[in-house]
Amino acid sequence: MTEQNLPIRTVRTACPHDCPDTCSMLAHVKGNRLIGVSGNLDNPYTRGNLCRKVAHYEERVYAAERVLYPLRRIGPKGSGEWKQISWEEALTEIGYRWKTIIADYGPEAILPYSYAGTMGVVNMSACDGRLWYRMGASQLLRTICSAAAETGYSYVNGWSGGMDPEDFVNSRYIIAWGTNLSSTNVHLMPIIREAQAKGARFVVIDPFRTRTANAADLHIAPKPGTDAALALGIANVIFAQNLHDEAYLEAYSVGWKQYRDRCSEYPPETVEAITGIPRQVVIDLATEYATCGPSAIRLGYGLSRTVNGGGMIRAIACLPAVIGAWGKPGSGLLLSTSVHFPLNKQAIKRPDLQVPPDSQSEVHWGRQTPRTINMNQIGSALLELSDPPIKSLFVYNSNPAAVAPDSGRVRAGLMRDDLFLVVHEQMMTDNARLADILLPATSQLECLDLLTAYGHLYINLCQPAIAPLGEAKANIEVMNALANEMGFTESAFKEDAEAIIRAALDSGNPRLNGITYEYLQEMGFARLKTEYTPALFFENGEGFRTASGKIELYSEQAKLDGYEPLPDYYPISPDADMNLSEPADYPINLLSPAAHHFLNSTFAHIPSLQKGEQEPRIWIHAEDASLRGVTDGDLLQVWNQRGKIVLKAVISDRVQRGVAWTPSLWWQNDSTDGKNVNHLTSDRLTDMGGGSTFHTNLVQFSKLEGT
Ligand SMILES: Nc1nc2c(c(=O)[nH]1)N[C@H]1C(S)=C(S)[C@@H](COP(=O)(O)OP(=O)(O)OC[C@H]3O[C@@H](n4cnc5c(=O)[nH]c(N)nc54)[C@H](O)[C@@H]3O)O[C@H]1N2
Ligand SMILES: Nc1nc2c(c(=O)[nH]1)N[C@H]1C(S)=C(S)[C@@H](COP(=O)(O)OP(=O)(O)OC[C@H]3O[C@@H](n4cnc5c(=O)[nH]c(N)nc54)[C@H](O)[C@@H]3O)O[C@H]1N2
Ligand SMILES: [Mo]
Repeated sequence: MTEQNLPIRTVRTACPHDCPDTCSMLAHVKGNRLIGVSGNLDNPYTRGNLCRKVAHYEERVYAAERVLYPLRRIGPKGSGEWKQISWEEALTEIGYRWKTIIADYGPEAILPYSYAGTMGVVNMSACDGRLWYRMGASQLLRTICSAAAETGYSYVNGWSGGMDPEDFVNSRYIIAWGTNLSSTNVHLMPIIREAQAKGARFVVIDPFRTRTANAADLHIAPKPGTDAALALGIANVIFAQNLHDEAYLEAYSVGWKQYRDRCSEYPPETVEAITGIPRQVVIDLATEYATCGPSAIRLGYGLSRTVNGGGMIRAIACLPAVIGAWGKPGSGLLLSTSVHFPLNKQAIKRPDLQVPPDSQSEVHWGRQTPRTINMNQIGSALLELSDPPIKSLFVYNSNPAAVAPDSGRVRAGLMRDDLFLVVHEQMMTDNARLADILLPATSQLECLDLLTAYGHLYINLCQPAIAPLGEAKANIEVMNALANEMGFTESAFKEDAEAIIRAALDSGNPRLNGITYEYLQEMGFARLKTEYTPALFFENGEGFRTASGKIELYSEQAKLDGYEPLPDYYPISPDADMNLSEPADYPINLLSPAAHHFLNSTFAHIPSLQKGEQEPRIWIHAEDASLRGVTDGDLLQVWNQRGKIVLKAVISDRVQRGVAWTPSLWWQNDSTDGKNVNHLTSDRLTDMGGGSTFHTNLVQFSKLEGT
């Protein structure tokens, strides 16, 4: 049979990228060639629709930038001069270098750096544990995305998970707070539109008039970083009007009267002064939230990437309790659903492989457990750490040269002559370019994995649709091969993807009843078993994972951790942006949230998607523009004490004065002047959780000289 006559096979698989939607997907294959992908219509949440980024996934699988063979650098770092080598040569060299580093500096001189290029249970979760535990390598704190939000949320509700997104169809009042759903959670939008069609009101709270705000009935634009004052002010109006659910608060919360006193410090006029939102809007918002329900809040992670982000999330997370919204159809709050998936985590990550305590004092140079390194400060870590310095970095599932804050320092660190940089990648990214050894990774269409989700309740099996391109290998294969190279003989390092998936599903939790490997092979996905569909969590005040088991409006835990026991608003101080000698010189707060056509830096090299984003741009207010003699379409230089970049001006009333907005993330290599927005962002950490602060980014701009 010729290639043309081959039948088209359809394989049930799923999208593993870092997105709340985790779509059930069908891959259409002819011979060993991916013809295209489509959404799996059987999935009631993703409903057969794929986002614009993934709809032509063949463009990514066969992209010109794909890395197909192991490569060794032969020119200077970053020169792009490579020699193709065999896997055997690559593994032998890595093993030799690592053993030498361990002998000279101890295992903590090796650091794995990864995030969520794939969210697979096998190729993310298992790969982040096992080998590195066994090696005693420095441990990475994976804080770049959700750490501040999870910490702030947990002080109130414990890390308990949120509403079933399918339950938003039953809501009558919906707030999207600090999240741009039309770009970042696209499958929730049809559900919200369905609720709107049945009479629900949809409100968006965002300093920028996003695509989502354009679809809303009401857009409220606070000054960045002031949402805690708004949240406390909303609760204050509700208490003042006696619209709170006192019986609920009495039964299921801790400290509601002290919390009410705290809220009373935020009357509408104070909230107006802090947030810039007219007092009547605050009153109306609070009144409607309390009386026009069922009321649901979709809370975004985006909002939390601010120096006071944990505290903002904490203040917002209190609101459902005030009106007794939890555990009833169409009401409550959704930040993440990830914790609802009861997989066998021990079997995935294998913490038992950690070096036994006896040998640790010797192995870890006097420390009881390996040191931890916050990924948000990778530049500083590479440049400054001693005792021991980081001598080798192994990067997979991430592109830190583009995504981590303070790119100038990150790049300087990665370029260190004495750093042995190994990168396992699908594409020739900014980070891959700097590698000493570059290893080719499979796409999810070339390997097996299991996916949970952080934005719904379906579990998906990624089944391989085509053979690996070139000599690409899946992360787990590489980890096992490296373990073998290091002489680690534990049976864990013999487990393949299927074995890990079977072990992960074997937790004995009734939510996984009947969800077997065989079932997923046949169906592609399964919904977690819950009593109702949509699911109802926290019925009768049950299920909050705080110490008291209740909603902690007053938190002893927070106090123990050195915070105020009650939520409060903490202004972004003028010197909030670290190392700022003259804050007045940098009057513009530049927000850099998710781009519609990119996924962080993934997809940012695909020509059709670049076309969607046009070019690296910055939205600015007309008054900020005219103050500096800038007109629409001008090229601007945008700078602060960390760096200078070039962006094209879009003058727009979508943004307020003193704020600017640029979608992220372009590759450095494709940015005007070779620098993306992370040359300006700070590696300062959030108030809680050690999170990233991309949105507290104070800058100045002017027309680019000579244009
Ligand atoms: N298309 C696309 N989808 C994505 C991603 C992507 O890059 N592109 N990234 C994925 C990932 S990793 C994540 S974590 C999620 C993130 O998805 P979201 O949680 O939606 O996060 P962002 O888009 O970063 O930011 C959301 C909004 O927060 C607003 N914001 C910034 N500061 C404040 C503030 O102080 N107050 C308020 N109220 N709002 C503020 C920004 O203006 C922005 O519109 O999306 C995922 N989905
Ligand atoms: N300025 C600014 N910066 C930001 C953000 C922002 O809003 N503003 N958002 C932040 C957020 S929320 C996040 S989550 C981080 C994301 O940071 P990263 O997790 O680094 O995300 P990506 O840029 O998508 O890079 C993932 C890389 O993994 C690779 N990859 C995919 N699958 C595999 C695989 O199976 N194996 C291997 N070895 N590699 C694979 C992809 O090709 C891609 O290059 O970025 C952060 N950076
Ligand atoms: Mo993220």
